Amino acid sequence: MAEFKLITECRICGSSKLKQYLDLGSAPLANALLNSSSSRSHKYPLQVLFCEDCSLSQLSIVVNPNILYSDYPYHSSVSETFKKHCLDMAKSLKEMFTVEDPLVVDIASNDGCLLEQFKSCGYNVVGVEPSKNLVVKALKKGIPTLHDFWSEESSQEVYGADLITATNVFAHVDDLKGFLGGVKKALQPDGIFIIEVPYLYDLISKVQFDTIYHEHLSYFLLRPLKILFTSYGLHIFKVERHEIHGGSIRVFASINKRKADKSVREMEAFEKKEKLHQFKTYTGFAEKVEEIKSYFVELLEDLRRQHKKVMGYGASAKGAMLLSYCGVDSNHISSVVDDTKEKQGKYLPGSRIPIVDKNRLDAINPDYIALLAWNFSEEIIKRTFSHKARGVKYILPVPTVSVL
Ligand code: DWN
Repeated sequence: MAEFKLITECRICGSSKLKQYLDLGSAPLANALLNSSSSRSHKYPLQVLFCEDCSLSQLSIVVNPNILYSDYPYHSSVSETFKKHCLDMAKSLKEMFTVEDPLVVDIASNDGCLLEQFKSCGYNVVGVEPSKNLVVKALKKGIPTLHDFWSEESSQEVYGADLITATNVFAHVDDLKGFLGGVKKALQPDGIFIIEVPYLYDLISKVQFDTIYHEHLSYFLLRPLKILFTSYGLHIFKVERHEIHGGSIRVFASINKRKADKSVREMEAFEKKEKLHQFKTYTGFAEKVEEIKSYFVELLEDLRRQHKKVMGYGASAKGAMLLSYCGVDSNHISSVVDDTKEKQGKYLPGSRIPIVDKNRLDAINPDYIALLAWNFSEEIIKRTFSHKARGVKYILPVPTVSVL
């Protein structure tokens, strides 16, 4: 595949009735951290299209996944909140589906964060992960992990899975046919396939525009997922909403039909009530994004004029996008703390702000901390408690710019 390709037809239903509702210009790849402050980021177009036939929101381009994922700095185990979410998931699935000596396969298993929890609940586990650095991490923890993208071919390495989980990966996939084909091959007829994806309703209603970047190709509602799964002979029988990552849906599907839970009907009705299948619902979104940008920049400019010390916490992909889109640089935010060792010493793409360890926060003692991983605000505020006690103020960028 070339560096990137243009989307002219909907990834799910093939319709060409795609209408743009957001243009974020061109942006660097959110996880392409720089080795030096003088390095330049390559930028790619960043626009969101709405499919008038199945309501899938999707990016207008697909960047070659080898460019995005060969070496991936995001380690899901860094957040305690996320680890707890994984443990709760493993426990609740164990209660929900009882099988003897179960095997769970996790697609895009990252550093083995979710599988560690399944293992602790007595599951046999196998991960599949395209980023070599993360495979090495997972293997070190004793989590068997195959180094590959999930596809019909790679799925042949695993078979007879009782559960297949795909959390925070489905939105990253262009070839959904190959992905689901692989699931159907590897899953037991009575097995369960579970995905977890950010919910478009939360993205739109909480203006989480910084979660829109090149890794996230699709922005899901239940409706397009149901159309997609049905066309591949997978039956969605249950859905749940979870708070993780700003608001996600967990979708349960099977090959053999199961009795549909009322949650499916309820979410379908909710999406209709909220008019999420109508283009006009999305037309005001771009204005709200611009409002956040101007308030955020205004606030940081104001703090710069007052010579206030501002640092960020969480060198997240979304943080990189926010800062780059707003044209913020190290004159506004001197550095960003991240507890991921592999990110420290690097620079955020676009803004070229240095990523540092938490000791720098204690040394600099900032007046303000920008919560760039706002999905983990509570955990970060707890982690910086001594600063809070000294009177540091927190900047929350979304859903509206606020100072806490
Ligand atoms: O889908 C995706 C999601 C789930 O994860 C990806 N495409 C990439 C990634 O997005 P992100 O980087 O925006 O995710 P997070 O989980 O919001 O990133 C949080 C960042 O903050 C990480 O770099 C870890 C860091 N962090 C930290 O250093 N100390 C987080 C917490 C809670 C902490 O205490």
